[in-house]
Amino acid sequence: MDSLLIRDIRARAIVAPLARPVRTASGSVDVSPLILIDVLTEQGVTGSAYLFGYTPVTLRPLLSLIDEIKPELISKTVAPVARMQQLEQRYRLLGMQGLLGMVASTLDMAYWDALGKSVNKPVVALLGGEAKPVWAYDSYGMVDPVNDAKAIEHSMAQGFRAIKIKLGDPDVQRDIHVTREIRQMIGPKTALMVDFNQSLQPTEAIRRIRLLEPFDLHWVEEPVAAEDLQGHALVRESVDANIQTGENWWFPRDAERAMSAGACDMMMPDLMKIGGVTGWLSVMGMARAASMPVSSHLFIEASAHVLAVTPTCHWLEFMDFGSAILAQPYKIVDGQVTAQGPGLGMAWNEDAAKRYALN
Ligand code: SMN
Ligand code: MG
Repeated sequence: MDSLLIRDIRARAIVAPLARPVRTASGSVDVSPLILIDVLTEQGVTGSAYLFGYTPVTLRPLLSLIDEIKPELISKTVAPVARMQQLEQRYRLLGMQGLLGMVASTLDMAYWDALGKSVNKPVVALLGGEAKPVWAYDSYGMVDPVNDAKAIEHSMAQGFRAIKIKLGDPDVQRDIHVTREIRQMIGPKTALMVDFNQSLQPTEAIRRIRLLEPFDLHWVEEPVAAEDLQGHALVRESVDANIQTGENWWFPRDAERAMSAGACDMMMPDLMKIGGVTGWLSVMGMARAASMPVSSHLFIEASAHVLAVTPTCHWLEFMDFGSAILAQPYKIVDGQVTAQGPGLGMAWNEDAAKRYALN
């Protein structure tokens, strides 16, 4: 089949409801602000992926940004590596972090979706892998052991073998109480991860983590500011718990900086910041060389594909921002998620896309 040629790029802004709002120590996420990106090709194949905007504030600027850059991409081939290099060279002076990095990474996911659809295969097969089940953890915000007990019991009933909660309450005793109660609730065999969402200073992070270590933490995520690599390294050297980070790394270069700084024991790149599938493939190679476990951040669907070919595959984060606008949302089966095809296995629920369109 001839190379797919980009005919147009369509972007729609959505504000979808969240079944489970996410309260973190650094702010809450109460809705799912998305940009649905469709890469239309001359051959009639359309590649799709969604961008998570974190807050509705980003949506209109993202639509404008996509409108401004798409003329450079029309009539080009759907060749993810070449298109990423094209944008990296074109925006070398600006840099590819921020909204531009999110757009470039999401376009990359849409390109891989198109390539998979063009040969009726799941992306995981294009990457040389098989659609195998990947262990997932159910990812919560800051929880209340009483009010959230039913939800956590439901997670356990769904077969999750790991639960993540967010910490960073102004009162350390609240963090300790919540962690003790959740550990009690899920039992000793279920992995418990905690995420401070960058809310602490290094000395306070060291103090708190030491107080929490008796609860057998599977990892402690972003204890300090994401870009404070020395701070992460200091915390890591000072505690026994594994330090996890990566969701805020921009492209493989940031992964290299963090690994060189000794910032973490394990990593969790975000497909929409690390450079999409193409960026992920670079980083998973770096992780393999360093024998570093790799987990995902958000983007359940595309993460199931890339984790299935990740040599040091660790956990898939089950935090669902996309299912409200998907015709067939990915499901958890006995605590695992399996990549679906063709492409990334996503089709828009057009009724929902209309219902939740940004007005
Ligand atoms: C997180 C960050 C931003 C939005 C939702 C969730 C969190 C995670 O850091 O690890 O899922
Ligand atoms: Mg996190």
